[in-house]
Amino acid sequence: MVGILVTGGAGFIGSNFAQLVLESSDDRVTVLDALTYAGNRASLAGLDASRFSLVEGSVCDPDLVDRLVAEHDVVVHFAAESHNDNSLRDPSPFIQTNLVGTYTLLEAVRRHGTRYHHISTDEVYGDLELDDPQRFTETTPYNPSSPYSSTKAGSDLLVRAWVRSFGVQATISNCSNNYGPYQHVEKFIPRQITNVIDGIRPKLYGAGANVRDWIHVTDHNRAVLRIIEAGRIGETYLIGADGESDNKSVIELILRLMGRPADAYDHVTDRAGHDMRYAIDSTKLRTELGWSPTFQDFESGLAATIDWYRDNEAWWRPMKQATEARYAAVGQ
Ligand code: NAD
Ligand code: TDX
Repeated sequence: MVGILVTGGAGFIGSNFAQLVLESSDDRVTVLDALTYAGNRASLAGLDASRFSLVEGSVCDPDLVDRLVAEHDVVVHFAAESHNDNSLRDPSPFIQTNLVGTYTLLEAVRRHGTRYHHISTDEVYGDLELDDPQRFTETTPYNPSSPYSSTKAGSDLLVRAWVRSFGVQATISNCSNNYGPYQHVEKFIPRQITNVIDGIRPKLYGAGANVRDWIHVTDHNRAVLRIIEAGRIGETYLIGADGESDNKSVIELILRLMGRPADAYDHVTDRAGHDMRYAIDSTKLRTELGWSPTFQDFESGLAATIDWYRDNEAWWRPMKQATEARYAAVGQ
């Protein structure tokens, strides 16, 4: 039995990861999570207590991080401030958690010789034009746009430096936009689904031509497990499922799947510095590690996600009002 320390495991992707590990192996999982506004104990309810525990604390706390790293075989680092819009309102927690938190973990895995996997984003590469035939690959130069993506880029570079300078046993993955259960209602897809449930019109930033490359959270996490199992130390792997779609089309699809007219949404103030398009070429992951996505059809994955939010109102209801108030304050 392997012991896995999952930072940020009370958040969207990390909680799905903890569930997947416990379902698909006999490994032991400890979640380290600061339970910020984005962390939720309810996302970890019902997990097998003989192999799972939650420690409330920060990845910026060196003593706690050192103790936990010493007790585990593998660290998977999901913890982050993750929302671009929040990073435009107040970058400070992004600097702390994304940069100082990653540094703190790297120093601990360096001391203990622990295997480390770093979770990152395609946003480190900046954005593409709508008609650019290229997609991001592992060799695309870094060119982040927002306070969020620049701190993620910085954290990736720290990992690369700790591999080269200190021989840390690390891999990095950069994934495209995730969707699925347990995603905070501040994010695009759950925000619109829960708006429709509440009789609020969905909110599209600007003209909505911006393209995101959607992947189901389970496919992201299956790729992470495969990289931990067989990835080469020091390497970066891009994770994506060929799911490009523009925001306007996603809102129209949500409205159609929820039985509303396709034009029943509002255009609101655009995001400052809004990246136009992300697109991932995941050839390396597919050919080297034999991964492929199981959710091939975005429409059916989205329909299942809509059902999940309909069936789990008790999970998202407590965060909905405060989230919409934050958006309303900036005209979004
Ligand atoms: P999330 O905001 O849902 O969850 C983040 C979690 O980290 C929360 O539980 C929060 O409480 C915790 N956290 C924040 N600060 C902490 C700290 N100082 N110490 C310990 N825990 C802390 O985010 P998510 O969408 O699940 O993203 C997880 C990771 O995946 C992030 O690193 C993000 O950059 C990356 N990523 C996300 C996406 C996406 O589409 N959501 C895509 C690619 C990569
Ligand atoms: O109400 C909205 N209306 C809207 O049009 C919201 C919340 C968003 N949008 C747009 C902005 C983006 O073009 O939808 C797109 C997706 O927005 P987000 O869900 O905020 O995601 P994004 O900014 O693309 O970043 C996400 O994917 C990469 C995650 O939040 C990051 O953590 C990850 O790194």
